[in-house]
Amino acid sequence: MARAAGPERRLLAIYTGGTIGMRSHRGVLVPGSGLAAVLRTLPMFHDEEHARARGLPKDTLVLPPASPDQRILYTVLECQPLFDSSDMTITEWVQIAQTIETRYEQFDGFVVIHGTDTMAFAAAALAFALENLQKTVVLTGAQVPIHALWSDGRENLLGALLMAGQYVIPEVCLFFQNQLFRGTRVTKVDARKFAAFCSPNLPPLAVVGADVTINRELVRKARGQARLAVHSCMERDVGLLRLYPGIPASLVRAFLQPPLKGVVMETFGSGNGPTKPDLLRELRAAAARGLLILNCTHCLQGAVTSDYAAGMASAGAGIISGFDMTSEAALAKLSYVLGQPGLSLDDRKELLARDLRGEMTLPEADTCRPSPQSSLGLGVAQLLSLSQEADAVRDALTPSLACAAAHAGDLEALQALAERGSDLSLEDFQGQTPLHAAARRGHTAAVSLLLRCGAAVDARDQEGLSPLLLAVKGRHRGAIGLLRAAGACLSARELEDVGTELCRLASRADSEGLWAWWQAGADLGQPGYDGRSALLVAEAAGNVEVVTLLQSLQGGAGAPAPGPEVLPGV
Ligand code: ASN
Repeated sequence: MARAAGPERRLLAIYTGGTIGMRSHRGVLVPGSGLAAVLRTLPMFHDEEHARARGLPKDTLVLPPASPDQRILYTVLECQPLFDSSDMTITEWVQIAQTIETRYEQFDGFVVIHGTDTMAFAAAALAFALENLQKTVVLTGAQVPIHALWSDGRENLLGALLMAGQYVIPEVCLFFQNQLFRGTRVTKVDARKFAAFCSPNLPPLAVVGADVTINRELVRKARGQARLAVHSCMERDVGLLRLYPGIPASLVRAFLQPPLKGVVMETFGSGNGPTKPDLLRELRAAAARGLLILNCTHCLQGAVTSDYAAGMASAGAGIISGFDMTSEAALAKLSYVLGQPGLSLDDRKELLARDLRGEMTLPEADTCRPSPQSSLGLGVAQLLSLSQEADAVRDALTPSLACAAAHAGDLEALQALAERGSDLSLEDFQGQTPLHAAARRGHTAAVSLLLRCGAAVDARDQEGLSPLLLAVKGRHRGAIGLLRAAGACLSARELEDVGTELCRLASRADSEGLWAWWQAGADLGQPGYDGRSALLVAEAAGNVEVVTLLQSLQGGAGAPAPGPEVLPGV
């Protein structure tokens, strides 16, 4: 997190509707267009004199100076149609995420103006849809329309613009009544008061009074240079089931039927529910069909535990604990996890159990702290515990530690570095990236984690070698498959002498080596230095097994499809 630098900061304000811009029509409030025109008339939202002097285009508004050396410029993008947020769905939230993606380079930050009724759902959905944010996204709205005499809309919108304009808080946040909350932690708790939202299990990221207090230790760090990834494929067939005393098993059964793919089950207290065998049978049957069940508590504060016999964890059925997640965040997380293509049921359960966007507090033992058993883990733990002021030291040491962790296949250490926002693509003093180290050793899970963190797939070390070539040399098929799936290709230079290398492998009957080159995309027909191909060499040596392999890989009958090998569980 940093104070944003530069004389001008440009924001995009996406206006989706909500009370903030509503007008009274036949005695009821309906979404109102023309918010930008209203803002233009309010001096706190637009400095016309500066706009003229600066020659700003008509669609650009500029705030009065909040600090002597910086101006915040913003453009209001009014959605069509405008919604009361009761009508917003995952489709609209994905569209907002896509709008942010297409304008990402043009603007320094984003404000989403949204109705309050479903704003907590929206904030959570956007947080999961937008991965690797490097810029601030703030949702806000109002309980009373902005043009009313007594409205919270002016303060909320101005605060949201100032937060997104003046600070780099690379998260989806929600600003309301002088508090900036993490988007995955909020819930609406009051229909009338201006303090409509709370974040029951995480203090606000920032509080605005006469001064702005930022809770720096809570703000998530951007993941190095990882590019923004927008997950548009969010599953719609997810549901929310609130248990109540005496809930009939037949109702639960009806609710859990296909097409439902995942359900957030709101349980009592620390995650408890009725222990009636017929109810538990329904839950087990649904889970056995592959339905994902995420257990969240009714209670505003506290977490799901396994303290009670009535705990849903003891119902078996692999019900996943949502710890202290809000139902809004849990629903969005389910949507995101189920929308990820190509994952097994276990992969999805594993993702649900992890803290992905700061949405839940894992019990101490489960947090991604490296175990201090190994000296590497201890080093990483100590490094991460350094105060914010020691950022420079941490940044200097991170590349070497990350490479060492990748070399050792130490997922906990890598995960902990990633959680702290370390750039896992940086080179160590030998010019190798963590992905080189993991690929060289064939640590598939580490390769997979690094790729998910946005590691550069075609990075070159000092000798010009890519992680893919190192994986080929080690014959690490899992790593090769993952790298290929992520788009890695061998360079022309790496393929220069491949013919000779293939002949050498053929003469030694090294089927594994030949397979690795084929899997990495090399042409097995390339001739060696003497013009002979690997197949000719194998035939001359009378090695039937290698001949058969080469024939099949080079397109003979029953050849496996070239391309990435998908490994279970990575
Ligand atoms: N019904 C309104 C909405 O959510 C409530 C509000 O914005 N205060 O759009």
